[in-house]
Amino acid sequence: QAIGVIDSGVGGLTVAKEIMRQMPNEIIYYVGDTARCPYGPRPKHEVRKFTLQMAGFLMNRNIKMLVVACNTATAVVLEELKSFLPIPVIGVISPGSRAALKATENGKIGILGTIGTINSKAYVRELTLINHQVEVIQLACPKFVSIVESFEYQSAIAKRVVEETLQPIVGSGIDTLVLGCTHYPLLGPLIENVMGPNVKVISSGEETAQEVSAILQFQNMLNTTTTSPKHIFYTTGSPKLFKQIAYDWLNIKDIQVDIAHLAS
Ligand code: DGN
Repeated sequence: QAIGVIDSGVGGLTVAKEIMRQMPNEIIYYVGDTARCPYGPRPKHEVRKFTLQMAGFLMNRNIKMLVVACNTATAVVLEELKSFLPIPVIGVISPGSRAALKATENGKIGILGTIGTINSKAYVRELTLINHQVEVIQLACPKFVSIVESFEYQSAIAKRVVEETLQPIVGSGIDTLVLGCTHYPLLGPLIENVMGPNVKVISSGEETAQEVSAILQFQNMLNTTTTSPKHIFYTTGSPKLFKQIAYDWLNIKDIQVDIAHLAS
């Protein structure tokens, strides 16, 4: 049985990559709703509907666990998915918050995210719930996702947009910055460059994969036998572009990318 991973597009690949690294025997079925990306500026009811469709698509393929590898979708629909799916479901906001709290020394944490995630204040709630003394500075980065989805994340335009967007938090005193959108690690080197060496840049992938591993171990469902797992990637958009980005980011040969037809 596979682990299901869903995102609005290619961003969840940053989480899938960590799952592959930490659990090399596990099979991943991934759905990226590239055709309807970005989710960030969409109303909640649309994000909910699309996410439930992706979850349903993978449930029909008999997955053993679901990872909502999209902050925007996690903020809107994680609790609902947990309440009715018969398998473990995790999102990326709690793991990202935990990683940030472990990393910060001065208690000042920055959050980058889509408009949907920032408006939901999900990180502020999560962080202050665990440590109410922490100071959180949020910044929406609405231009980042389309740069990543169009495979422009190493371009001069990307560099300029990242520099301009991050200006409000440069010099703000934060010592930790959470990439609160799974697309943003693909812009990680540019973001780190702008923020400088005194700011630790955190992506939720590593901590999320640790949680996946812990849950599967606890449930005795960790795969110890498969030697070369056959991952399948589904996209609602162009398989060609998806394959290019997946190949660039995951660095695996023979990537199987199929089209997902999600009911609309
Ligand atoms: N990758 C998603 C996230 O983590 O929020 C959403 C990107 C988007 O659709 N705007």
